[in-house]
Amino acid sequence: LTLDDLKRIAAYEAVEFVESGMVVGLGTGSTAKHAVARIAELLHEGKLKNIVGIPTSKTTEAQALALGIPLSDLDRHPFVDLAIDGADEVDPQLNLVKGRGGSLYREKRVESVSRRFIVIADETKVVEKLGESGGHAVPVEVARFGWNVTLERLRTLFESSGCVAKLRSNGGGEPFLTDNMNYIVDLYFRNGVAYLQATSDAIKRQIGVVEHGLFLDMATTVIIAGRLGVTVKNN
Ligand code: DER
Repeated sequence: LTLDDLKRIAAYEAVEFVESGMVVGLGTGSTAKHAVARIAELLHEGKLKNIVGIPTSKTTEAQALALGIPLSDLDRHPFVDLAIDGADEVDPQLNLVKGRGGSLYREKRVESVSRRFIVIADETKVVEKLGESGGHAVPVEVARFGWNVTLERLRTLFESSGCVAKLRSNGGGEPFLTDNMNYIVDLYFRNGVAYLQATSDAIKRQIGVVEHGLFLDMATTVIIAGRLGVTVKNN
């Protein structure tokens, strides 16, 4: 079983919860793309009907359009029945780090208004403590205007906990731009994120912060596919 097989297995398991007539939040990333493909497949087989998809990124919107999934947006559908999305890290309390793909703002907007939010992941995403995996950061979407001031405030706020704040750049060395034309500051908490709620509140309070990648107490179900099988955890 390859890692991509595990992603697909978790995704297909989650799509079993999609019922005809639902408004479905379509996640972003290499795991969620399998869920989007599976929903399209079931629609074309007639096993699912009258689905409206709310994409969480331009990438997912393009994939869903190409596959013929009817799409809408949060303005027309302010409540979502079920959202399915991946995660970068999942802790034992089903708290998540998301946004390493840069889609955290739209994902959090859609998933925070979803009645059910099913997270799909392969076993490599399971951690004891968020942010501890060293190489991974907590992404923070920041407004471009004054971004350096916002970065410095975040750096000062967390430097005592050994955190390093870096502006994310794209392949060409330019600042990475999100779908919303904002920048991303990555917070590398080398010793893991302590006091999750307090950290989340402190980040949100900083002027210029648009959103961050700590998704606390949001997932209602987490489906983890591992080489030894699939585990489903409910909140
Ligand atoms: O960037 C994101 O928020 C993605 O959903 C990420 O959390 C999971 O992406 P992956 O399924 O490609 O690992």
